[in-house]
Amino acid sequence: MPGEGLDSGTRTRSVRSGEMSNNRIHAVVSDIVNGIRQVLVRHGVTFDEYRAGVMYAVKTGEAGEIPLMLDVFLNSTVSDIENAAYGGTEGTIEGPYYLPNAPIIPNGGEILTYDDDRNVPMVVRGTVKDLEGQPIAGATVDIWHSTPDGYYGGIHNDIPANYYRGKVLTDSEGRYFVRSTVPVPYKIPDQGPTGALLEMMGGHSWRPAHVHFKVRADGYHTLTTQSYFEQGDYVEDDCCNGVRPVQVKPDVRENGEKVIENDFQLAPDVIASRAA
Ligand code: MBD
Ligand code: FE
Repeated sequence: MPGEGLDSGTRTRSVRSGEMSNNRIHAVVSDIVNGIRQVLVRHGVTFDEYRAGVMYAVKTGEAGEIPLMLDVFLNSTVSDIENAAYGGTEGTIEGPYYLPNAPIIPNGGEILTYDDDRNVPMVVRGTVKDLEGQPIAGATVDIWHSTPDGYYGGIHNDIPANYYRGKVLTDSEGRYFVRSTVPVPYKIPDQGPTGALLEMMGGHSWRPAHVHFKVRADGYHTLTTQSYFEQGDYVEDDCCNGVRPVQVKPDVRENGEKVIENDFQLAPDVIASRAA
């Protein structure tokens, strides 16, 4: 079993600080290298193929796509590990386009968006509660999503970093509410190394339209997740394996606005399987 032989103190500390102890780096990286070695042997990979793989990694780095490429293949597995460890609302992938310094939006206010003929107004609302169902006041709900043409503020096309992103704080009853515009499916550019690889592997490079969330409150494990639109393109076939059924939201419209309702439950910031 991966992780066997790691002491729980090391694990808890490493999760909290975001840094890995030397022991844990040794355990995890040795297993990664051994796993790759087994694959090379199983497939009889030649030196030329190996060198082509190295050059692929170089190109991916030069294109700035290392986070994108790794998130496509591996982020969903780490989300599953976190879900099993903590409980609360099921999380899913963060993806490569989170920025920590999004503007604070007043509860009931609007995320900054461009005027665009393609805009469909969207309300994002819900609650943040603990595992007993008690509201958490003052939780930060950090929301980010694409433009109506599939780009991210602060990442693509000189869109400012404070557009299509915002943090809203829950009120005394744990409620949050913001307005924005509906995002669209996102295509990982096929001119780049990541999209090209996905297509070479016989797949496509599309993600369903999604709204990202990161929910934080003191003493609770940070929840990272995304909501999707029921019946939306690629919901059943996300190239990043990021769809979790609880996050596929029904088609609710109120007064011409699309509504995404997300009631979150945060788990204590303790690994549940080790809390007893
Ligand atoms: C995205 O917008 C995203 O959320 C993920 C996970 C990967 C690529 C682009
Ligand atoms: Fe995204």
